[in-house]
Amino acid sequence: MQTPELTVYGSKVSYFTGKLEAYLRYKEIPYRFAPMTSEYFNKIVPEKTGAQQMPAVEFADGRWATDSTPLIAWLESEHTDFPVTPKDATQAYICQLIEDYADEWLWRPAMHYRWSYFAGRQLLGTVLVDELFQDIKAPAWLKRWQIRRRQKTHFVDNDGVNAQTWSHVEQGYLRILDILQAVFAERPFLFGDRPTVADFGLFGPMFRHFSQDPTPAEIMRLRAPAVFEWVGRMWNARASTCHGELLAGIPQDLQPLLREIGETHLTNLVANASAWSEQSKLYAVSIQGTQYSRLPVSRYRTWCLEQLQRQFNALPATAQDDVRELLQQEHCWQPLWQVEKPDSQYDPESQAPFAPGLTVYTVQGA
Ligand SMILES: N[C@@H](CCC(=O)N[C@@H](CS)C(=O)NCC(=O)O)C(=O)O
Repeated sequence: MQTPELTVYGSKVSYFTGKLEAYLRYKEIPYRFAPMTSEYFNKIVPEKTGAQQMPAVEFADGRWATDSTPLIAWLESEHTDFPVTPKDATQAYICQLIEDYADEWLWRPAMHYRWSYFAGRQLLGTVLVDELFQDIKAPAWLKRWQIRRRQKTHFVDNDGVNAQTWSHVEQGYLRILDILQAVFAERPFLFGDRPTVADFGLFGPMFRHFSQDPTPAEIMRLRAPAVFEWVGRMWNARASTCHGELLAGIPQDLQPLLREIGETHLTNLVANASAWSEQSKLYAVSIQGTQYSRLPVSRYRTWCLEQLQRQFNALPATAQDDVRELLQQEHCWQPLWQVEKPDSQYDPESQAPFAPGLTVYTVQGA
């Protein structure tokens, strides 16, 4: 076995840890997994990366990094065999857009299904405490109660899930299942015979949350068995044996996904970035006719919109024309540019994933 060049600190049930691990496994980059115990989560990782979040990565040369999106982008520049970013610039851009939607928009339904339902809350409270918080000296029942309360308060109640939005949050999960079921009934991965960065993005919520937490997993098994199968295929995929061709262009069956991204994720990024520019702490937004209120403004997500604009501007002119036409058709173009200059002021020197990290929301104390 090769010596690991990096250690991934995270959790066996974490969205973004699972995303990064699937990528490392596919690329056959040796790594060591280490549970992010409370000492790491509360002290070492914030000191080393500037952000209290997982995964955090420690390289053999002593450097630390965080944030799965720039981490994967950086690893791609170091490990150039079997790239997960398509060569075709139009496909590459659409992949980035899908990854961003998967990272940021599917976060709410993933947390909702995990912490709003009794079965998920009970199970995950136990799993997380047993995995990560053995080093806190307190009775296990108390630690479980605390983590359940923290997660539900911060990531469900304070993230706009309530009686008015509950059904819309769940409909978003059902819609993405239906879209992906149709795609994976036809081919193994989103763009063809090998995974791209869009697959790794969607794998985050689909693996550790939707396919494993009791309530959404039952829905997935019954409603979208091809998605369930894709989750296993992704975890098992290795670049040396799984490097087939991609289809040309943007497959037609991904267009409903783009439309969904325009109506949900991009609309939300616009409202968030506008509120950020007004220095508000909370904002409200109507998504597909459902009103969300008192959502926490995220500087990180202002940066996400900024990145999507930057990435578009960096495309070659012909790809810009193709992407523009596609995004216009699927109602993504207008929201992409509605905030002309999202000004997060995060990472101006493009140092990420080695820049001081930025959590999506700032939440203290596990
Ligand atoms: N943008 C980051 C997000 C990482 C993230 O939010 N991770 C979650 C767990 S999956 C976390 O650590 N949240 C902080 C908390 O629970 O306080 C990434 O892509 O890695």
